[in-house]
Amino acid sequence: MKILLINSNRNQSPMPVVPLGACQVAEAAERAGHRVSFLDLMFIHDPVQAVEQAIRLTAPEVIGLSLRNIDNNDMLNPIFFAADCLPLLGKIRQLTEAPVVLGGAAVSVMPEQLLRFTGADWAVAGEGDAVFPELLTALAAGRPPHGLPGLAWFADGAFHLNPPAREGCAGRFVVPQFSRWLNLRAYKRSMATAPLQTKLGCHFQCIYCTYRKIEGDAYRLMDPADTVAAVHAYTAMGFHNVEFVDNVFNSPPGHCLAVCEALARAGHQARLQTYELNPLFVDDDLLAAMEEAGFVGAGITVESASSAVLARLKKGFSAEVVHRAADAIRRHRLPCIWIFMLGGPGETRATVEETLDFARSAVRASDAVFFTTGIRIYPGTELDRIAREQGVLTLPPEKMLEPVFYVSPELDPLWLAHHMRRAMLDNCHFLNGDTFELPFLPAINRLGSLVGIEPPLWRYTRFIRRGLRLAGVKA
Ligand code: B12
Repeated sequence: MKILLINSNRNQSPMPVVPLGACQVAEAAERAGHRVSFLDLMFIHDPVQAVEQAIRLTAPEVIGLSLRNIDNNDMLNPIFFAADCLPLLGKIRQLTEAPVVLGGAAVSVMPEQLLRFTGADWAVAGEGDAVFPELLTALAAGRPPHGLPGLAWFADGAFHLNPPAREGCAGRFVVPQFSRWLNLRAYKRSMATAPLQTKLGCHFQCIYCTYRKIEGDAYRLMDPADTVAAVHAYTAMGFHNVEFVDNVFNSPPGHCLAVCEALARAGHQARLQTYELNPLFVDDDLLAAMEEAGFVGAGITVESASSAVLARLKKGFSAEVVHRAADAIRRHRLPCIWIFMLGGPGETRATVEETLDFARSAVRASDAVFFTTGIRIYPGTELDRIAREQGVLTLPPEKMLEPVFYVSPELDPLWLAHHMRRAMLDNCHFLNGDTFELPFLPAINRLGSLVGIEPPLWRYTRFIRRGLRLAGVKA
């Protein structure tokens, strides 16, 4: 069959992300014998016109629409990305009767809401590279596809969803032939990183998180030799900045160490990054292995430095572990960005102070600290239940596609906003959605790339913020 796959993500903040999953799905469909055209909307000026042109040119029999972001998870400056797909759907329906299949991380998080919102025919939750080809085979043969894992649809007004397949890519990671599908040069120019996975799944129990819903809670580990081959493939494409996109890079720790050791043994020309280190397994062994492997930056997602809040978030570690991780980091050279999320259940002025004290005293001034305020509530999570019990949330689940946030009722939002503004002013290595207006980020990235600065740019947070302030920009 003739397939048109559309990557709908146009968000370039903090930088454009290479649509790894959509390209994997394109190649899986091709391997199954279909003729695939790919439309990447990331750098397109007029997406609706581009969709029209692609449909006229390729006359697709099925259209796959990859949806990555529902919104930007930012309570201070919310952006509802999902709305961008409505004009696309409108144009598609005007031009063709080809069925539309939704897929992508956003769809795994809220399949029912997105199917209802877009009026698409089918959605695939979970890994699409396994299911999409089977769906195409069924549709081509005129066979009902309703038994396929992860498939979602509406029939007679009722929503149906089969449990997702948890087998896509398991055990193997192969770099797609990106240059066939994407304008790779535009991605590189915008400081995009090359995405690499070493596993699927997440076994942590964080009450707000969607990761288990997207990838399941059992780890499916990939061969460290594939990581090495992927890094070599990326550098051969001229993609030197490689980012691990695992839910949590350093868990399980044994596999993470094996990956780092394989990379160090093999040697390579890439600059490696990850934004998902769990402090539970951040110790001297891990940091030494990451440095040997070629890491140039890492994000530590701690969320809080207060044991009371960490326990309510079910992070699986205490403030003591956070301090131990900071002690280890201070003994190494690896640049780090600490990521905190304020306002969760149990958060009070005292716990905010505890986290800020930690950030001021235990984080090196050369490292960066990123704060978000408020937690995006996803339907079906434990946070959803808590928010309803506390009366913080009354919206029905079908109304939760547009972002809704949780802030602890024990915290005065005005006090928090004022206090965080002060903290940002006083600490140049602190960042939040308000420090540099986020719309500046793509421009900063392009400028950095032009003058030859290598990512990650947050290593220069102190200097960028001071420079912007001197130039009269609110930063
Ligand atoms: C790593 C990561 C990042 C990295 C990306 C680095 C990089 N170089 O790629 C960074 C830190 C930069 C990042 C940023 C953001 N992220 Co992020 N990120 C992730 C994470 C952990 C993994 C994404 C990934 O690469 N997965 C691996 C690939 C292979 O999977 P995939 O692309 O989803 O594709 C599979 C399926 O979805 C499906 N599929 C994909 N397309 C299609 C199409 C069809 C037709 C079908 C049938 C199937 C299908 O099949 C694929 C293969 O099996 C996910 C959580 C998760 N586990 O998904 C969050 C996630 C995608 N991010 C999310 C968000 C919100 C963001 C930000 C908006 C946050 C912010 N405020 O800045 C930004 C947006 C950046 C941008 N420019 O768009 C959300 C998106 C959903 C939502 N809630 O809105 C997620 C799901 C996390 C969450 N909170 O729920 N992110």
